[in-house]
Formats: sequence, structure tokens, C-alpha cells
Amino acid sequence: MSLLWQARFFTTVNHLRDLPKTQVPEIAFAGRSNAGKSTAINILCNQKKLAFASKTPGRTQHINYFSIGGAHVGQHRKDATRVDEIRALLVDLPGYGYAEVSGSAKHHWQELLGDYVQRREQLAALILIVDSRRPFTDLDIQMLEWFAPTGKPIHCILTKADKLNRNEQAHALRQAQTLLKSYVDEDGQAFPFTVQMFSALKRQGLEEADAKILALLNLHGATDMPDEAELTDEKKP
Ligand SMILES: Nc1nc2c(ncn2[C@@H]2O[C@H](COP(=O)(O)OP(=O)(O)O)[C@@H](O)[C@H]2O)c(=O)[nH]1
Ligand SMILES: [Mg+2]
Repeated sequence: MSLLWQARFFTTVNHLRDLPKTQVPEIAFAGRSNAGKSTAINILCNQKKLAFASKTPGRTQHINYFSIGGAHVGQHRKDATRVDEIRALLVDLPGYGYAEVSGSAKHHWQELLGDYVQRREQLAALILIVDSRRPFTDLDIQMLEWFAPTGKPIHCILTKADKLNRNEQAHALRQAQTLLKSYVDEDGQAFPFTVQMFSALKRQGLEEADAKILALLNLHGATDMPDEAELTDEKKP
């Protein structure tokens, strides 16, 4: 059982000024509409409908926050998630590249996403969801380029691996690695970019993605229950 299984809905944000004032690390999922982002979040969190896997791409133009921690304590009680017990946040960013989004909505998106990924201090890393059958789009590259200067890690998840045979998977992975390696800073150093294959359908790459996300959130090795020592008198049953 992964800590990510504790994820529960926290808040929805449509303007940067409304971002939560939380201090815990957060990890954001970005990707083209229909790339498989909602499906990946749901399977990683072992929940069917956490991130709404919409059949209508581009519907979700808001930033959705899910909390890790705090929930399990009260899971079987009526009390709400205790904000002071939240250990990390998962952030579902609006999908991009949906052709029918109007000009002004596109502009809103660019401002929201660009500013968020470049300025949000609590953002520990970006998970870029890309359909393994398709090359990186201009907007995927835009995300890479917005985020690279922060020096923070990007982990690319190439989805729908089940649609490719073994050779095609190896090829897609190599192509993505080559692209990611082509980004270097002013000193010629590679950015902390990684990539993996993934299939929600076959549960391929699930453990790898889970371990990577927990590591990026600095939750690696953390247990799903607080240590005895961490329990204050107040919280002891
Ligand atoms: N075959 C296959 N289909 C997938 C996989 N992941 C997502 N899909 C399908 O791709 C479509 C878009 O997925 P969704 O998660 O809604 O994409 P989003 O727009 O990026 O959130 C849906 O029909 C999913 O069932 C996968 O690993 N394998
Ligand atoms: Mg979605």
C-alpha cells in the first residue's frame, strides 16, 4: 500500500491568488488532453474517480489539489482532513492542446500554468504525462522550457505503453531520453529530467512511478501510519 493511496480531494483553484497557503511539498501532473493524466493519477492513488477521467478532453480548466496525509487519521470519522497533518499535495493541472479551447481560455491557461510552474516555491517537481505513441508537442516542450530554469526535476511518464510492441516501446523511450538530454544549463550540465514507460491498462511501470513520486516528495520510506513517537498525547487514542 502506497502513501499515495491516501490521496483525497483538497481544493480547486482557478486563479493563482487562490493557491493554498500550504507549506508542504507538492508535485504537479501536466500533459496534453487525452494523454492519460487522470487515469495515471487515479491508478497511482488506487481510486477510481479521484481525478475525473473525462471523455470530453479539455473540460478541466482548473487546478485540482489532492492531499496526502491527514486523511487517514479521520478516514473513518466525520472530521475533515486536518490541514496541519497534510504531508504533501498532488496537483492536477489543466490538460492542454485541446483544439476547441478559445483564444481567451488559452491565454488564461498559459498565464495560469506558466506562472504556477515557474513561481510556486512549494512545487518540488513536475510529472509530465505524454502519450507514448505521439512525439512531444510544442506545449510539452513549452512546459519543459518553463520549468527547466527552476532546476527542479521533471519525470516524464510515457503512457499507453500497451498500445506499442516491445521494439516500439524501446524506441519511444530512447527518443524521449534523447530529447530530455538535449536540455542543458549554461554550464552544459543536464537538467534532472527522467522518463519511464507506463500503462494503466497493464499496470506497467506503476511501482516505478510510485517510487519516483514519493522520492520527489521526500516521502520515500515514510510509512502510511504516524510513528508511535510522532503521536502527541492529544492524538493518542
Ligand atoms: N490503452 C490505454 N488507454 C489508456 C491508458 N491511460 C489512459 N487511457 C485512455 O486514454 C483516454 C484519455 O485518458 P484520460 O486519463 O482521461 O486523459 P487526460 O485527458 O490526460 O486526463 C481514456 O479513454 C483512457 O481510458 C493506458 O495506459 N492504456
Ligand atoms: Mg483528465
